[in-house]
Amino acid sequence: MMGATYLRKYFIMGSQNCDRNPVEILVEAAKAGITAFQFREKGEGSLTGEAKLELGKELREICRQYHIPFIINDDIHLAEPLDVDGIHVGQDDQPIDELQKMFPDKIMGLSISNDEELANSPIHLVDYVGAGPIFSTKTKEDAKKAVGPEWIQKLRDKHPWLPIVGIGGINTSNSKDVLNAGANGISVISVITKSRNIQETVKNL
Ligand code: 3NM
Repeated sequence: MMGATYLRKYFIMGSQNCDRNPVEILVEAAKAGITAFQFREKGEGSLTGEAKLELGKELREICRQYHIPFIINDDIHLAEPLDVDGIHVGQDDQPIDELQKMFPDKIMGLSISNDEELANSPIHLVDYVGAGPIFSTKTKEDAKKAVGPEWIQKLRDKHPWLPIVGIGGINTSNSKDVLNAGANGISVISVITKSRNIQETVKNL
């Protein structure tokens, strides 16, 4: 599979995922070799307003320093103030064709969880697809039912050149199953935020 190497080890995080300073966690993950970062400040305990913007600025700077693409989740209004490299949206967010017009030069990611969503998605307009949840996860409050690596395989069969990143319940033991199913990479939250040795965890993903 060619291209989209930035999807290989895609770390997602918001302060609500962290038991310690998110800035420290991102620095450790960056040093350990993550290839992309998504700021997902969302759900119970997450920051809002000025505090969210301030944390976003700090995390953005770290990504700049380590040459890691900085992608924002849903928060379109932060795209300009944080000078993001990309935007990731779900099926119920602002339509991709509108976002593409607003931000023609940014990476566009879209979550696709099943056949119906796939049929209704303008995948020719996206740079990559997030497929999941592959395994069951407690990190996302409203996560759908786990679809298994088979979903990646199906997407890959239908779209041989589509950049795909698996998400949901991925850890150092099962990441190979996701990659072997045809994903360009894996995206993770808790396996890194809860790791006692981020260097080792990222290496083994
Ligand atoms: N999106 P963890 S699953 C943010 O299925 C997110 O679209 C999902 O966290 C989806 O790596 C998920 O801790 C949570 O399981 C991923």
